[in-house]
Amino acid sequence: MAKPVVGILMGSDSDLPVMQEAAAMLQEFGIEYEMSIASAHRTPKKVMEYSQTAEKRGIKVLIAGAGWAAHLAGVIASHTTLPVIGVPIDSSPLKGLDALLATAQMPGGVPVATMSLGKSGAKNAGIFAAQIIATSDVKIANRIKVFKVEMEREVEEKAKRLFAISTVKSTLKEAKEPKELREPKEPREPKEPKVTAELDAAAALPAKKKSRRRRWKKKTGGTTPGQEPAS
Ligand code: C2R
Repeated sequence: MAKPVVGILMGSDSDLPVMQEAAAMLQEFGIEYEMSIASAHRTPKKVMEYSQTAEKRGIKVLIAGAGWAAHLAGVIASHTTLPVIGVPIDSSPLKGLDALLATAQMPGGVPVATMSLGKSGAKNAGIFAAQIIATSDVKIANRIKVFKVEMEREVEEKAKRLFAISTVKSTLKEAKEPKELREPKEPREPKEPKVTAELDAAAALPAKKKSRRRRWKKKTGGTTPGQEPAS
C-alpha cells in the first residue's frame, strides 16, 4: 500500500459525518490519506507532534475540520510549513459562524485556506488538496479534469430533465385551462400600415391623364361626340 500524502484531522469524532466528505473526494481521485482525531484544546501535545512530523512522514497537505471555537487548523499551521486547509463545522448553537471566523481569521504569517461551512466545505477540502498534489502529479491533474467534465455533464442532464418536466407541466396546464377561462389579453394597439417599396413607388408616379371622353364632356357642356351641344 502506498504511503498517505494527505492527513485529515478533526477535533472530535462528532465531526466525522462531515469530514468523510473530504475522504470521499480523495478516494475518487485515488489519493492515499490518513484520518485521525486531535484537538488543540483537548489533546494539544498530539496536535503539535502530528503537525511537526507530518512532512517527514511524506504528508503533502493537511486538512483540519473543527466546530465551535475552531483553533485546530490554526494551531496545526503554526507547527508546519505544509499547506493547511481548514473546514469550519456547523456543530455549534451559532451554526458554525464561530468556527468559520476562528478558522478564517488567521493573523498574518500563518495562513489557513478556509473552505465553506460543513459538508460542502469538507468536499471542497478534498478537491483542493487534490489540486495541490496535482501541481506535481499529471495523473491526478488529469483525474481532476475528468471530474470537472463529468460535473458539467451531470448539471446539463439535470437541466434537460427539468426543462422537459416544466414543458410537460405547462402543456398540461394549457390543456386543463380552456381558452374561454383564461384571462382576457390586453387589446392590441392598431398596427401602423407598412410602408413598402411598392407604396413609395406608387406615390412617386405622375397623375393619370384625363380620358378623351371626359375632356370632350367638359368642352361641350355634357354632350357626347356626334351630339349637338345644348343651346
Ligand atoms: P464534541 O462533540 O466532542 O463535544 O466536540 C470539535 O471539532 C467539535 O465540533 C464539539 C466540537 O468541538 C470541536 N473542537 C474544536 C477543537 N477541538 C474540538 N474546535 C479545537 O482544537 O479547535
